[in-house]
Amino acid sequence: NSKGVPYEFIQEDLINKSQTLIQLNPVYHKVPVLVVDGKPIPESLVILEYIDEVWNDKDWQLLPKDPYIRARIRFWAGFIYQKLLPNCHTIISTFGEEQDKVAREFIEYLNILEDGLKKEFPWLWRLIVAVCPW
Ligand SMILES: N[C@@H](CCC(=O)N[C@@H](CS)C(=O)NCC(=O)O)C(=O)O
Repeated sequence: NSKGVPYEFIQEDLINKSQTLIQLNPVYHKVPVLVVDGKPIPESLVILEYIDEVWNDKDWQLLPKDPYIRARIRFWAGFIYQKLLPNCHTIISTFGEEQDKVAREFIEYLNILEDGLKKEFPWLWRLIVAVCPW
């Protein structure tokens, strides 16, 4: 809640999904869904951009003004979503050889991300290293 906007958090049981979730996100049936004035907005990255656009009078903008930098940030956010996150889910739900294979792929993607961020957003990389010292 870095923008200081008040909100109510509603926990969802993902094993027994509620009818409310299915109605709010009829395409994917997944969380998160942001509901504003009764209108649902699913998908994390879409939600983040919506929040950034609507509450844009605050000092804390998630995306910078420069369209090229915005495009590059969207690129790396997409990389994390399309490459890293699916592997995280597979690593925790598989064993043995399959898990090793996905773990190796995961490390490869992490290296790509590290190289990309160090080159394009060195300040962001230093921040990540400072807050995630593993
Ligand atoms: N692309 C979606 C992915 C959301 C997602 O995977 N949500 C998980 C929880 S972290 C979920 O709802 N899982 C339930 C399911 O897959 O049935 C997003 O970025 O919001």
